[in-house]
Amino acid sequence: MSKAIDRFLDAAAVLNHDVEVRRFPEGTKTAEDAARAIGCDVAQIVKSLVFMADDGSPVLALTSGANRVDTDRLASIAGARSVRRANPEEARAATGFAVGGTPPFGHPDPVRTFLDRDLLAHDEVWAAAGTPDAVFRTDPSELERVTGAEIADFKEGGG
Ligand code: 5CA
Repeated sequence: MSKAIDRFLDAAAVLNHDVEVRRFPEGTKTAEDAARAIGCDVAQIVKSLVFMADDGSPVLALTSGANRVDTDRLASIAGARSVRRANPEEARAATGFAVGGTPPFGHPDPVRTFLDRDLLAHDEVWAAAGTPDAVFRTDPSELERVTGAEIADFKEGGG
């Protein structure tokens, strides 16, 4: 295993989330890569996307792989004037993990987290488990529980 995956597994154990990490040598760095490797719909992939609010605080948007984040909507939901995509250094500082492997929970300090409502349509969803070749399966209600996320609508083009 890797140290990043071990940190993820430790966090899952603390939260009582029984997870099995699956690793794919071909890589699961993007939602498309992950869906191809797993053999699921890209909409079932949970992207863990870090944004920075204008006050400097990070915001985590757990976004369906089929969707893009509307930053104006995310800012409004987060009560910020604006949010912008974090750069890789900011994302790592906020979550403790590198982009492409960022898990939805297990961060050194809690990050304010929003969960894309579209993910609730699926019985099972898959998210990164610490590295760009590792994923785990969960379900939306368990994901909501362990992340403490607020369910929200922030996709581009959504109603
Ligand atoms: N392992 C998959 C899902 S299981 C995963 O982590 N997908 S992801 O969407 O959450 O992470 C990949 C994302 O990292 C890309 O969509 C992109 O938004 C972000 N990313 C990649 N490179 C950069 C970069 N240079 N700056 C900011 N974000 C980046």
